[in-house]
Amino acid sequence: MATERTLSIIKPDAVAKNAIGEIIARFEKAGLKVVAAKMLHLSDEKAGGFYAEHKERPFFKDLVGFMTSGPVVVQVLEGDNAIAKNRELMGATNPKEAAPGTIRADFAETIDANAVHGSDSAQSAEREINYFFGNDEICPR
Ligand code: RTP
Ligand code: MG
Repeated sequence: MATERTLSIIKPDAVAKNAIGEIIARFEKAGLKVVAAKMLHLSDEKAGGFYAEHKERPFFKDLVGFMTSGPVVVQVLEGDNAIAKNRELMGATNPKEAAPGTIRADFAETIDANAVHGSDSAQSAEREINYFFGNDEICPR
């Protein structure tokens, strides 16, 4: 299996619930390692640029409003099949459709406030990691 890196964001709703530790524990228990992490309060510009692919979608304004509503924790996770593994741990975008035991099933309330983000492909992972971290902020382990 290939060692990969993926970008994870613990979104404002999960930070507000004091669930940072429980969510990171799920990554670690699944064999993913945190190789970079920081807490940020995103600006409109930073959140909008991050979700630029959704710019024309009807939910874009609400998405940016939500992502800037409080602090987030941004991490780079590393491990075998990290991109798919993280998406599996997260569960479906809409928590009502997320499989039992997934992060979104357990911590998210709505499709807008859905607890976590995870890169959806190798290409997004590379873009998203570089969007938040310089090379000197990533600590290979
Ligand atoms: P994310 O990017 O946050 O990890 O979520 P995702 O890949 O599972 O879903 P994506 O399609 O990339 O959508 C990004 C975020 O936009 C909100 N969304 N709302 N109302 C809607 O139909 C709708 N669709 C997407 C969600 O909050 C989703 O996380
Ligand atoms: Mg996405």
